Amino acid sequence: QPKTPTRDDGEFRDYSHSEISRDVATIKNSVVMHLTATFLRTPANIDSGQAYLASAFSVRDRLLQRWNLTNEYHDKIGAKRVYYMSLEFLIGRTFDNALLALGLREEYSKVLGDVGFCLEDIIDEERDAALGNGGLGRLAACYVDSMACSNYPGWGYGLRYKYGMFQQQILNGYQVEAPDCWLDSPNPWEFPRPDVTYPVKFYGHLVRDPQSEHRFKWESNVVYDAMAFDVPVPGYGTTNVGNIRLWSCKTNTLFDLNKFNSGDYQGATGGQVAAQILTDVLYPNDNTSEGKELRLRQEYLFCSATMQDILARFRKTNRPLSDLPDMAAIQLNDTHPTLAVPELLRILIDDEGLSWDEAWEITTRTFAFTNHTILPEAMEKWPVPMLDKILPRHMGIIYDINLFFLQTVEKQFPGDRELLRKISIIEESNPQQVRMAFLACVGSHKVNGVAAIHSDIIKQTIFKDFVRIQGEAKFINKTNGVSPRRWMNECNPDMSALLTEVVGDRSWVNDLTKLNQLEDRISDAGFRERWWAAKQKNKERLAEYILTTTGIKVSAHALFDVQVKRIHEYKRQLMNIFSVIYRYYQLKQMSPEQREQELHRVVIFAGKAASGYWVAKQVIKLINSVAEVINADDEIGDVLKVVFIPDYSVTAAEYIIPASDISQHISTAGTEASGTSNMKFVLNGGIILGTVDGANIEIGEEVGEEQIFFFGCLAHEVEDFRHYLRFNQPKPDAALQTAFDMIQRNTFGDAQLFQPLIDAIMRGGDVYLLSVDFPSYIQAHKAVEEAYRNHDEWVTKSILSVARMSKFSSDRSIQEYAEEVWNIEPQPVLNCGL
Ligand code: GPQ
Repeated sequence: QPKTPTRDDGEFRDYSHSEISRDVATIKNSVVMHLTATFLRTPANIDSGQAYLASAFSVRDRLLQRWNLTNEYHDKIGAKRVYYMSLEFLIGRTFDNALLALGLREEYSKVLGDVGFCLEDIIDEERDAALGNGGLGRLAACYVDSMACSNYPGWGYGLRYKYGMFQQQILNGYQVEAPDCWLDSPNPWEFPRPDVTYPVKFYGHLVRDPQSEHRFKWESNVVYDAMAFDVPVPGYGTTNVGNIRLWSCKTNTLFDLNKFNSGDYQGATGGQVAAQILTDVLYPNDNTSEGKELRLRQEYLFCSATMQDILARFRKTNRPLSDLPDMAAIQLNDTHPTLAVPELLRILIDDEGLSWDEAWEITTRTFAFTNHTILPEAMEKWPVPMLDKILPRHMGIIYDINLFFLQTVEKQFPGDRELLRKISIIEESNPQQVRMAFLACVGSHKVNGVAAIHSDIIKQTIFKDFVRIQGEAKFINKTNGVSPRRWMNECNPDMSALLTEVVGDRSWVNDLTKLNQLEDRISDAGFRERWWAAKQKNKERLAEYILTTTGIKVSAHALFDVQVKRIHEYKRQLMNIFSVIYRYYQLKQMSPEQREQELHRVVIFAGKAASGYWVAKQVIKLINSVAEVINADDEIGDVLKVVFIPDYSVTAAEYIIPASDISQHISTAGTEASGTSNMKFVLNGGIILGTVDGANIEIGEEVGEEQIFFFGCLAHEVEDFRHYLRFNQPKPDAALQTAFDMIQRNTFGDAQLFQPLIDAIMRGGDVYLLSVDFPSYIQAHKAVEEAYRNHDEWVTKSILSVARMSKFSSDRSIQEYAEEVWNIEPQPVLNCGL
C-alpha cells in the first residue's frame, strides 16, 4: 500500500495559493478578464450570451484547478480508478450545476446583477450537451456525478459528437428533425488536449509473427487520430472534480501532400471529410441497434483510443501488466463498448508480448458489463464479414475467445451440441454474426442488470445458460439511481429549501437517507401547506414553459398528468393517448354542469422518436391531432387539455419533472429494464401511475403500496398472453373500442393516417398487450382521480414518497458498484482550502 502524501511532507504540491475566492470583487475581475481577453468585449457592450460565456469561463478556471489537484492526487497515491465506458453521456447544462457545487451561486448572481443581468436568464443561454438518447446516456452522466461527489477516483470515457441528439420540431403535428449544432458557439465545459491523441487503425491485413504462433502484426494504411477533450464534472461539497474524456476524430493527419502538390487542393483534404464523419453524429436510436458499418467504426475508434489511454496511464506506474486489474476497473455501459475486450487482448498479446492465458486473465479481471435491455431489436450483432473486413485482427481474437470458451463448456457438459450452439459468441446464421452481449459476458467478471426484476429476467432468458456454466455469483443486480444534485437541488429550488429546513442543513444533497426526517413533519399543517405551495409554484413555472413552447394555455390548478420519455411501442404512449380519447368521449356525453364537476386535467407528453421509427412518429402525430381537437373544443375548456411539448431534453425535464402530480411509467411488464425518470418524479413529490415493471416495483417497495398506482398484467403472464394473441383476435373492451371508433370516424383528421396503429393491435398480435391492460389502466386512472380529490391524502402521499426515496440516489448505486464490482475506495483530495 503506497503511503498517502500529506501537505507537510514535501511530496505534495501546495495548492493553497490558488484557493477559490468567494470575494465578489475578485469574481467580477475574472469575469471581466474573460470578457475582454477571451472574447474581446467591454463590459459596457455585451449581451446575455456573452455574459454567460465570460461567467462560465471564469467558473471553469476554478474547476480546472481542482481537476488538476484531483488527478495529481490520485496519481500520487496510486489509487485504483474506475473507467465508465459509454457511447452516450446525456449531460445537459453545466453552469448552474457548477455554481451549486462550488457554492458560488449567490456570488455570481451578485456579479451579474451589478452589470444588469439576471442569473436565471444567463443560465438559460447555455445549450444542453445532448450526447445521448435517453435513460442509458443520462444514467452515465448521473454516475460520473456520483463518483465525483462520493470521491471515487473515476473517469467517464465517451465520444465528442459534433452533432448531438437532433432537435425535434413539430410541424403540422409531425416530428421533424433538425441538427443539433451545439458546438457552433464556444463550449466552456470542455478542455481540448491536442497532446493526448492516439492513432486508430482500420482495415488492412495480418502478418504472422515468426517468433510466436499466436502473435500477429496488423498492417494498415487507414489510420485515424482520436484526440481527447476533457469535460470536468464538479463534485458537490467536495474538492474532488471528476472527468469525462471524450474523443474527437482528428483530421489533419489525413492531408494528402502528394495531391496538394500536384494542384488537387480539394482532393488533398478528401481524407479529412471521411475522418470527421466518425465522430460527427450520435446515432439517434434508443433501445434499437442500427447495424451500420459507420457505427461499428465509431465504436472501435472509441474503444481503441480509450484502451490506449488507460494503458498509457497505467504504464506510468511502472507496475507489471499483471497488475492492471489492481489499478483499473472498466465498466461497459451496455454492449456498445464491447470491442474494448478484444482490443485489450490485442494490445497485451501483439504489442506487449503476453501469452493468451496471461492476457485473458488480465482482461476478464478488468472488465464488467451492464445490460440495459432485453428487447430483441436492441441486441447488437455484427456480421462476421463486416468485422473481418474492418478489424481483421479483432475478428481472429473473437474466434479464439469463442473457441476457448466452447472448449471449456464442452468439458463441463460433454456432448451437449445444442448447448454449444446456443451459447456460441458466433451465431451460425447466414452470414454469421457476432453476438456482442455474449462477448461482453464472457469477457467480464461481473454482469449486471439495472433493476431487481430485470436482473432476474436476464438470468432466466439471454444469460440462462451462462448462469449454469459460469455460476450464479457472476450475475448480479445494481438498481439504477439518479443524482440528487441535478434532480432535486438544482431543478426544484423551493422543495430543496424545505428539505434543508427539515434536515437543518444541505447535507441531504450528498446523503438522501436524511430525508427520512420528513416523516416527522407529516402532520405539521404549516409545513404541508408550504409543501403544496412549492409544487404549485413548479406547476406555474411549467404552465409558463408550455405557453412559450406550444402556445397552449393550461391551468396550473388542474392535475398535471405527465408521460415524458423516448417514444417507443413498448413504453405505450399509444395506450395513454387512447385513454385520453376515451376520456374525451365520456366528457362529451356529459351535461355542462356534470362536466364542470369533473377533475380538471392537463395531459402532458414529450419525447423524441428515432428518425427511422415510423410507428413512433405516427404516435406523435396522433397525440398532436388529438390535442388539437380537444384543446379547441369550447365545451371541454379547462376540464381536459392535451399538450405535446417539443424537443424533450435534460433541460426540459428539469422544468417538467418537479411540476408533475402524476407521471406515467406504463411499459408492458418485463420490457422496461428499470426506468430512471420514475425515480426523478417521485423524488420531486409526484406520484406514479405504472405497471409492475422495472424500478417501479422497487419504488413501490420503498415508498409503500399506498403511494403508487399499479395496474396491468405481470411479467410472468406476458408470454401466455402473447401466445394467445398470436392465434386469436384481441378483444378490446368497450372503452378501447370507443377510442378506435372515434379515430375511425375521422374525429382527429384522416383516419387512414392512424389505421396502422390500430392494425398493430387488431391484426399484428398486439405484441405490447394494450388490449389486455386497457381495462385495468382505465380503473387505475379512476383511482388516481379519487385520491387526488382527497387533497390531504394526496399531500401525505407526496411527502411520504420523498421521505422514502433514498435508495434511488445514484450515490447508493455507485457505492454498490465500487464495493462489489470495481473494488475501489473513496479518495477525498486532501483539504487544501480549495
Ligand atoms: N436504455 Cl439498451 C436506453 O435508454 N437506451 C438503450 O439503448 C438501452 C436501454 C435504458 C432502458 O430502456 C431503461 O429502462 C433504463 O432505465 C436505462 O437504460 C438505464 O439503465
